[in-house]
Amino acid sequence: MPDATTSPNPDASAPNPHLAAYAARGLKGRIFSGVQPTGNLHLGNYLGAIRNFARLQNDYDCIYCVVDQHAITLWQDPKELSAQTREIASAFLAAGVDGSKHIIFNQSMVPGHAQLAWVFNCVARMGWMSRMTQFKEKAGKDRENVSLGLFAYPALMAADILLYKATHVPVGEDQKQHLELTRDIAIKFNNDFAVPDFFPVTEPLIFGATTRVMSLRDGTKKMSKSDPSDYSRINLTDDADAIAQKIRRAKTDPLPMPETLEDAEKRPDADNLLGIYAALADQEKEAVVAAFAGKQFSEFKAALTELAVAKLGPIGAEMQRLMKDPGHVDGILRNGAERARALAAPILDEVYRTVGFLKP
Ligand code: AQP
Repeated sequence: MPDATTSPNPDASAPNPHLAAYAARGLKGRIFSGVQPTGNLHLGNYLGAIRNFARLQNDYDCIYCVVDQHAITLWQDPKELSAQTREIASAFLAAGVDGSKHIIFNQSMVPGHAQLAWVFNCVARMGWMSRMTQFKEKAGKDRENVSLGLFAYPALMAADILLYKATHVPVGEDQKQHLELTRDIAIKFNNDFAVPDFFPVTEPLIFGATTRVMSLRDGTKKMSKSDPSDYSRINLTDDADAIAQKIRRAKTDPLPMPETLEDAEKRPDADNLLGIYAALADQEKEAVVAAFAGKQFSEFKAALTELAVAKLGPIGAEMQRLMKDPGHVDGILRNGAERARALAAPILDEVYRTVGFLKP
């Protein structure tokens, strides 16, 4: 029987045999990434994930998923879930993802995610899952009352990725631990069933001037969809007035703008706004610090508002346009799901054969 307690140690230096097939097509690998349709899609989701989705699409074979099965690990109003699913799909499209070249779909349309997740529930260890900080944060003091799905979430995430043998996953910094778990599950499955290299050891792609956008009300807390204060985040559908008001009210400190990067890093609220500016302007943070060193926050905030409105305005407007045409968005999701099912079927078949399940 396989070892039940230890997490295998991924060997990052080992060559990845899964990359060869992509290299032959001039690609660097296959990407899978997902966003939950839990409302209030924000600047953190955009800079940490969705903007990168579009930037990676010329170099990778991409699968972008609206992970509605993850969303219901916390209560979702069924009447809102479908609208929120279309909103996320619209954000992928508005950010520039080409839905005809790459796959955009929602998770529940491809049953293979749940089927593989069950196998992974039996591969992952309780000890590994108990160490997940996102579960601890979301469950808080209410651990006895949260859903079993919230605990098992990272095994479903591993299934999302490995159902397509994805080699790379673009995510924000907060998802790093879940990706390490995905690697552990892949390695343990390969070892337990003696199928070396069956699943790839997936690489995270975490890049950009800011990989963790913080709350506008508290520079030590992640910007998040579920923060009760709408002033803590810039939503992708906010109009110019809302963006301006939120940036004007963003928390700062009484000093003038930081003079150096080291000074900025000691002041979380200022550091966060500088990081947002750098990411939106596609500049190094150091250059932004130098440009505004010693100036008043009011001057910097006016420049940040102008930049944010210029960069986010067109995306928000395109999202609004797409959301008024649900038939079009649903067609893209259905077509993506059909292509995703075709990619997943032989991989799931192979998993079932490997595990010893009889075919129907
Ligand atoms: N603040 C952030 N900075 C950078 N990246 C972020 N992401 C989320 N928040 C930030 C990245 O967005 C992608 C989609 O995230 P998700 O839909 O899985 O939801 P989440 O991480 O749970 O997002 P929230 O906003 O924090 O939601 P709640 O409040 O429900 O927990 C991921 O790649 C994530 O890294």
